[in-house]
Amino acid sequence: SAAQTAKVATNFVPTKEDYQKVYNRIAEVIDDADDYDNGSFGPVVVRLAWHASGTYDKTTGTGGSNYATMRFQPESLHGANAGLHVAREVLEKIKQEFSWISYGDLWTLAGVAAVQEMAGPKVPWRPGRIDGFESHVPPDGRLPDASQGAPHIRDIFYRMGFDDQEIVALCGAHALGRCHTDRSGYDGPWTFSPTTFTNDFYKLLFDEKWVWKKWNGPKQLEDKKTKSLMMLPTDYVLTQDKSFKKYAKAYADDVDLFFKDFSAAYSKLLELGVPTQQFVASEAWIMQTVDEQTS
Ligand code: HIF
Repeated sequence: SAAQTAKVATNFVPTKEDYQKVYNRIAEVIDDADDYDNGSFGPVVVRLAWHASGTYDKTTGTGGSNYATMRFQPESLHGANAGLHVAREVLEKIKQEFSWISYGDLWTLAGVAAVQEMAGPKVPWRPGRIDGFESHVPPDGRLPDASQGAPHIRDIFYRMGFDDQEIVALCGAHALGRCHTDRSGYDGPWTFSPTTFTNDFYKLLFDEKWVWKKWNGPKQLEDKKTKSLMMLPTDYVLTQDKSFKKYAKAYADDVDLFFKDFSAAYSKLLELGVPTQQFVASEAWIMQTVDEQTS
């Protein structure tokens, strides 16, 4: 709009209220999904925020959410990112309205808004990411391979700077969304409520009997009872590895503990690769849900 252009021209410095407006638009846009999946872009947006951040390598300081490099090839074409153009396109509409926000801030704020609007925990977030260049694209292979076991999961997440407890806490996000045969090759949702953030991922892992699905696709598990839910090999490992299992059981038994630990780990994930001095605030903000603003 003319007003926004004028603001940019006068060196517009956005406040928390301006980011709250972006959050509110994200909440609208992810709900405006007609017959896409379960009527929500929330899960695929949570996956975009994670894949934009999870390329971080603490040893070299490369990758992470700072430069939003998934806008560029070859990262946009990396196999792990198949299908994420859907989320990027949905958010592009918002970038057009709020041209002052960086892509990295937009994508990570969208991850936060999606989690919160799908009834998840508050996730502390703050702006400061800047748009980078193609030269910042990290190499392929930094995101996890779902067909692998515990050593691979540890390799990938330790490289980002996470420990076992944080890994297991993050994994509860697979309560959301589903696998698509035309993206990853896997098929189906993890829970019966894929647009509501719950600890059902862990509960189902322990409460259901999981058997290998008989099909021509990649190795995945299905629940014996309904055959309508799935687990990836990397999900199932959380019940097999002794250290992972301890945390997974704790999160199955205590949803408050899960929400608290997920919030901390997801917030940390979304800040990977962003130099501290770039953040505009010394402490991350708690953005309000749409419900909180209207009641
Ligand atoms: Fe996922 N994940 N993820 N994931 N993920 C998929 C989908 C989602 C892994 C593999 C897959 C995390 C960790 C891991 C979400 C969020 C998070 C798919 C299916 C695969 C294969 C993609 C498709 O076909 O559309 C692996 C191997 C991980 C390491 C263990 C995070 C913790 C759980 C970090 C995380 O937040 C979300 C949300 C989806 C659903 C996307 C959708 O379109 O519905």
